[in-house]
Amino acid sequence: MTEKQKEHRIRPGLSALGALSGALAGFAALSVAELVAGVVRPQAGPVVAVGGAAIDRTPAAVKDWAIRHFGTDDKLVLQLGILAVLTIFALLLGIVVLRFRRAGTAGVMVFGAVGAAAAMSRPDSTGPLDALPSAVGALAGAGLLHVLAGRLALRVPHTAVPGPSRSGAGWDRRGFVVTATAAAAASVGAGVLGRSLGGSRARDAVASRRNAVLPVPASPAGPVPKGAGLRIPEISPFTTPNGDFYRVDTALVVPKVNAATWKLRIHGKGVARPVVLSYDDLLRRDLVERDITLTCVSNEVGGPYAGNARWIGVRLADLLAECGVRPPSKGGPADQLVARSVDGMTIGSPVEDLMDGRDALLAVGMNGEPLPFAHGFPVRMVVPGLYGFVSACKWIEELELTTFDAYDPYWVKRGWARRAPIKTQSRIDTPKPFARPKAGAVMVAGVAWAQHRGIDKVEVRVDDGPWQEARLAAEDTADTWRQWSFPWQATRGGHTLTVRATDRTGRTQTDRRTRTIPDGASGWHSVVVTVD
Ligand SMILES: Nc1nc2c(c(=O)[nH]1)N[C@H]1C(S)=C(S)[C@@H](COP(=O)(O)O)O[C@H]1N2
Ligand SMILES: [Mo]
Repeated sequence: MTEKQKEHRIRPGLSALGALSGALAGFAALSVAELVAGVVRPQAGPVVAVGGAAIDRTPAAVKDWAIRHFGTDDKLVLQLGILAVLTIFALLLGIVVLRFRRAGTAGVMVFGAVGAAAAMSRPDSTGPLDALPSAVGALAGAGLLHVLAGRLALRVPHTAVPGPSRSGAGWDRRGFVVTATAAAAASVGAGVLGRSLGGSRARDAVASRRNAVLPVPASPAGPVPKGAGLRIPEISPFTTPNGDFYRVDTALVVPKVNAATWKLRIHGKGVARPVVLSYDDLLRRDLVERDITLTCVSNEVGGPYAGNARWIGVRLADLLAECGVRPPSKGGPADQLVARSVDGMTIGSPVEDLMDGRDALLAVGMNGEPLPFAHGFPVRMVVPGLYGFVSACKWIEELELTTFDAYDPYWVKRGWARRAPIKTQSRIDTPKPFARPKAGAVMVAGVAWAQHRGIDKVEVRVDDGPWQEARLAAEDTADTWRQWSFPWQATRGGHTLTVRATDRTGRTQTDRRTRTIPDGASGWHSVVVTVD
């Protein structure tokens, strides 16, 4: 057998070892990056940074699609996707490095550069230090890849001197195994250590939430009317428990903000008296308690992204007035309030709406507890009648008065509307699509919402029959959704149930189907069932 042939015979096994080296190097790079991120800033880690950058650059339509198909899991899917791509490249680089040593290690550095650039370009970046996790991780990965490739290097003597290895194409098996095992162990250690370091900051935030005591509101909400929640299986409960409340945001990692050190700054155009407030400053004020139904503009007709909670907070209008802010109708120069969050989200709301008498809140409490972290602890906005993307900034840290002409916030830059009042909608919660109820009495029921206008009528249509009025549950307030029910005498066969609502201005929901972009979906919700 010639040397050439030997080399060929060895290649498949060698490639596998190369790929293994690549995977180990990739794993080491990410683990070391995680360790450094634990020291610097957890959000500066490469996967979170690249994921965040990807989210911000995703076209609105794709994001909408992702929310629709993966729901709140969209972020998990994204992170798994990034890891999958990294794994494939790591395996390939491991094979490439066997032939082109420099190209392989350079490849690792390219990935490091991408991670570093992403981390520094994040809106919540605190500076060049954010590049460190990716940079150090990449160096570690490249170094390890270089060493492992060295262990695998063919030691085929060109002058056929019989060597110590039996195959004749010896590689440093023991050296490889020892290096690989040690590297894998060290990587696991680095990753675990990094996670726990990053976790210590989060622990302070968790403690600050645990220690938070919400005062009794000066203006309580009063009990929810008895008849507001119907006892019908499968209908959305009138008050959505926090654990079931929908979540829509761009945060790959839920920000854990320490309320003890948190500050809110209010400033900008026409703010005669800018202020900086602490969490305690807010809690010392007169708090109000209100039931408000929140809705996401990405909610499809019939979709799940609406929820109703009992919020406690400070009335934004009072706070703004104290700062000397006047609404445009009273000669104020600012028509847009831009809320900024700790994770760099910007959300713009019309100042006029915030000060027109509605209960626009800087909320601190949700259903009897401090805001959950996922829903904006320590402070978020909630405004009756406006979709979340133009009103409900979570993890808020700044309120800036400006104009719609001067500044486009995050979602507006991505093609969504500047102004977006919530469209009147109704949803059939039961029966579910493609249900097979028995002929006879079937309860059709659901919810309808037209926040800050109120729901006055809900009608149901069976197939192409006449519209029939549903029974409305008791109304809590015009800012909350309203349950409805319709006892149906179901006959055998396939049927389409359709619902539509009329708000208190007398306007009936349009049947014209629109997409969610730019200002919310319209159209009637239908459910197809087969009655047995
Ligand atoms: N910081 C921050 N706040 C945010 C968002 C976000 O991505 N980041 N998303 C907004 C959108 S689009 C909606 S619909 C609501 C959803 O609030 P929830 O997740 O508490 O239901 O939060 C709003 N506030
Ligand atoms: Mo939203």
